[in-house]
Amino acid sequence: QWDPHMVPGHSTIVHLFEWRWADIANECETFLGPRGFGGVQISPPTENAVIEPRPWWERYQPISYNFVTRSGDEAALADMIRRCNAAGVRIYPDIIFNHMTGPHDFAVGTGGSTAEPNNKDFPAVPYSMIDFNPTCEIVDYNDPVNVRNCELVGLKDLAQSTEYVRVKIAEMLNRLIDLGVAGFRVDAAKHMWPGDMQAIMDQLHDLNTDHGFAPGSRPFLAQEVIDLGGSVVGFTDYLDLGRITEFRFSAEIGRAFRGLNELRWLSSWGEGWGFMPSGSALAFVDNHDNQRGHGAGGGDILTYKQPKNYKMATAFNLAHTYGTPRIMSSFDFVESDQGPPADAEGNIVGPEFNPDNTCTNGWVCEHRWRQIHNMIEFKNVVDGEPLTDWWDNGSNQIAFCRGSKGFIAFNNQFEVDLVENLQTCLPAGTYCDVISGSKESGVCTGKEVAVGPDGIALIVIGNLELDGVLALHVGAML
Ligand code: ARE
Ligand code: CA
Repeated sequence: QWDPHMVPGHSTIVHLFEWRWADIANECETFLGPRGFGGVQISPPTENAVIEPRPWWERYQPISYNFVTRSGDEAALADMIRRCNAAGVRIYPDIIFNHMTGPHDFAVGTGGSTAEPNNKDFPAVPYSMIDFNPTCEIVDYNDPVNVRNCELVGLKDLAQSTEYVRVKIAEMLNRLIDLGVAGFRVDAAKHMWPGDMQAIMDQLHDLNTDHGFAPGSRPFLAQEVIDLGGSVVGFTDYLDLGRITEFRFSAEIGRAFRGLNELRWLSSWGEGWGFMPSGSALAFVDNHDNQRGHGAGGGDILTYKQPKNYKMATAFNLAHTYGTPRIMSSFDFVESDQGPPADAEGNIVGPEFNPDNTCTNGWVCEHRWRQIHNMIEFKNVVDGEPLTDWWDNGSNQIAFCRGSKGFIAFNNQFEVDLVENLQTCLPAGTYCDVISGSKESGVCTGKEVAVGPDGIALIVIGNLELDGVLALHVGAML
């Protein structure tokens, strides 16, 4: 299902990677709801095998379907979902049902459950040998049977072709739906047969009307299918089920805003680049895998570690009409396996906040960067308006309008300032650039831009400025 069921006036999913449920609940109430965020992708809620020294990826190794992880227990999860919905923010758990934990003789979970993974014995579900595909390794990404029925990096591969496994998975998803989630990110969807996934989805409840969903609402799906083109097993198999991660978006936007492809080519961004249809796509600059060299996309992916380029790419994603955007919110890392900020006992230490809204304790909180959350507001203000009046300088300076409600310009030209009189499509007046500052109590803390009666304004983005974007919208008229 393709509709994320966001509350009117809200948009965009933020992945609060490895955040604790209690911290997410507070974030919904104090920051995400008031600032118009649409929803949160949360880390997997199902109990995972404890793996020392606590890499982030232990959470992709389920040991039971109990909701108890380093993010919190079921009571904290339920409280968070309720409070986020009440704040106008939807919740989309990351769900792993392609597999259980990997090759260990004995494993203990974050809730104390035990398993003998090598014997495919998971008493806390319960699953046993007959619920899994025979052991084989994924070696050929062009062989659909190998990709679907063998083990992804040694993770025990569930047989979703059996009714028992379908029922167990559907029961777990239904418990989340009943708690009030709006949908799911489906981990490793590429490694499951679309027909099996459909059979599971058919068993799901409608979304819970107690949390404000319209009667008959079906769960949103963001299926993780890595498809950079040219492979036999790709996104087309999953179009009938729901939205799909568009990894070419991530790879190409990284190349463009790293200066490896001229921005003028973005005039046909979207389907014009061969991407999947806009209504099928989940659009993101980076995700929790490719920001650290896992998954796909390689070295061109932009992350918080290249802040100027990253903010430009994110602003482009949020200003453009293509797909449903998801933005990443990370913890700072050096090693690719490194887990979230934690104390000596391994308990996650949540973020605290500086007066300028940024986070402490090792949390990057990209979603709290002014240049990013102000673009969420931009997106909400221009909702439904067409992309018009594309301008470029034939190279790396571009601009466009969103109807008569918003205007954005980018300068990625090496060592050249952008100084141009451009059509902003906006009503005459003085506007606050929401990238270099914000409109606060009627006053602009950044650049002010005067739009004339003909909609034209002098737009300046110096090449040495901290940010290579300028964005105006009717909500930031002075
Ligand atoms: C860890 C260790 C492994 C070990 C395994 C079992 O790193 O060495 O063998 O545990 O003990 C994450 C991490 C993995 C981690 C796993 C389990 O990234 O490193 O393994 O958790 O803890 C493919 C899949 C795609 C998958 C990516 C990573 O198609 O679904 O690989 N992405 C999701 C999640 C990950 C998660 C898992 C799946 C597993 O987003 O965070 O793994 O739940 C081409 C193909 C792609 C392929 C890609 C990389 O581009 O087209 O399909 O992606 O190569 O192989
Ligand atoms: Ca599989």
